[in-house]
Amino acid sequence: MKERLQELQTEAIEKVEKATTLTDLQDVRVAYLGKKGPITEVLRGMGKLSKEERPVIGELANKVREAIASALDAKKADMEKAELEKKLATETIDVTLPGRPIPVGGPHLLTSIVEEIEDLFIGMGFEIKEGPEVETDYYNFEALNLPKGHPARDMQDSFYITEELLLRTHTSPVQARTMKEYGGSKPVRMICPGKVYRRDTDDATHSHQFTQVEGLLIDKNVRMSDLKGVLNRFAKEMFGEEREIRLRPSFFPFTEPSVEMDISCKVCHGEGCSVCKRTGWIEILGAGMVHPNVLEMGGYDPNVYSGFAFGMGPERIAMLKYGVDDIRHFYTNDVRFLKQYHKV
Ligand code: FA5
Repeated sequence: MKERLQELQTEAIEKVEKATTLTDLQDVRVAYLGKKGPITEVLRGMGKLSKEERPVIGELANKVREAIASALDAKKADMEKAELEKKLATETIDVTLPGRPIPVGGPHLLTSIVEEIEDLFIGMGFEIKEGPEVETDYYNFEALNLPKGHPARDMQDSFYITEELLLRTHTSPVQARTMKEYGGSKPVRMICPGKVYRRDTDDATHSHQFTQVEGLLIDKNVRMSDLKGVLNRFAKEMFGEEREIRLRPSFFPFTEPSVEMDISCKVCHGEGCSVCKRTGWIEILGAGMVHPNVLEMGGYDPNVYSGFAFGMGPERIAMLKYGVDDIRHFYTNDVRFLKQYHKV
């Protein structure tokens, strides 16, 4: 029986060595170590052996079984390693190849401009306020010294929802709301960015929906020169020292005196084009000293407090800064246009 076991070991190990595939190995495993294999058979016949022989043969049978099993495992590990190496050799990855770019979005040019304006005014100590786009007639007009029937209401053609509700035509109602909130005793220094709506006919510089940034500063002894200083600083920071600025006398019912600020046109460098309507200048904001009636309606004593206010159009500012020749580009959302202004 001893010889039979030795023979089986030699035979099995020879077959393991000759095996070329994992299936061959599995066949050897089943043939020699399986339930119906020769070793199991030898063990089954141990009942016929003498007491002395039984442990000797038992031990040998186990050794043979272990020897075959470890030969099988070693060969299997070798085969798997060789397989992996072959795979690695054929499937190498060239890490120097350029990757496929993932298209990345970015903020709309108007969003960036509004953020830039906010940063500039935050730097001058202003806080950011918000107000509703659906506004009452009272805040949009009356609290700004524009009672019902006032002819200056025609300056801003409006989208009315009811007799008393409309889409705000400017961000100035937030002036009145802020004064109310501050209760007539605290100084105010705020800007308010937001959407506004007018029944304007769309053209290169007009849109029926556009953006405004309102500004309001109220304190004791605020003068026109303070307004000029703030607007000048803003214009120089936004457009650069070389761009020209001019203030023109104007009229707004809520400011007295009132001005409009123009910036020299970047598209034509002052020579005249469709963007600046052949004048060489583009109006970007209206401003003035807060009218005493508005201060009073907001709860501030005009004998103690004075202030200035302004309302600017970020679309016009973006057009001037980047030489955009038509306001409608901001709203038609052609990605080829918008992409040019993504800061990565
Ligand atoms: C006003 O709306 C005043 N509320 C501004 C103001 C505030 C004056 C505080 C005094 C004190 P105006 O209608 O001029 O003013 O508009 C202000 C700015 O908004 C303009 O200078 C322009 O830059 C922009 N704007 C006006 N109408 C349009 C439009 N249809 N499309 C695009 N931008 C416009």
